[in-house]
Amino acid sequence: MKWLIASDIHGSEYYCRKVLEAFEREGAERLLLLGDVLYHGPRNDLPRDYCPRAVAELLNAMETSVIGVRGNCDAEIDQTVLHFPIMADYALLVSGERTVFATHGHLYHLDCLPPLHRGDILLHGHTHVPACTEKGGIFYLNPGSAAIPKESSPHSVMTLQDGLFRWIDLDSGEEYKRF
Ligand SMILES: [Mn+2]
Repeated sequence: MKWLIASDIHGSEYYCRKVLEAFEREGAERLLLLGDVLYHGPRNDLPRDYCPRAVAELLNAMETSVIGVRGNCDAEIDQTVLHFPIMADYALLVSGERTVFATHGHLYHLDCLPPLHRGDILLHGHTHVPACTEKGGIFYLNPGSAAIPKESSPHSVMTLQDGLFRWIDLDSGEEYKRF
């Protein structure tokens, strides 16, 4: 099964549509959202075409395909307008022999690891910067932010299929990294 992995849409209708275009283009079957879905957050400028209600409608239209975890900008009120659960702090995926611990990144990160085995994957957003590193045998992957990328990174998502992670630039549609 192919996953599309996106984080930090922060209410951008424009980049939510880009995420859904990538979902279709890549032939993904599931969308994993790593949090910060609707609200822009007090530290961020408004992203392009900020419209949380439209983002909720777009994602609700594919509710049976979405798995979400809670970001630090996601509140109970956000859950009331979304038809799929987003209030869990993490979700576990299994990719071949590896466990993938998917979370937003404000609670669990490389300096505050959840229980994982060597070779497992910590997958989170939150920093708005794509990442693919290893520390103490644990791999840390980050898709970057769909809507508000930081440190000159692209508007970005990832795919996962058969143990292969690919990073996709949402503006060009091109892959720019793989693991
Ligand atoms: Mn964020």
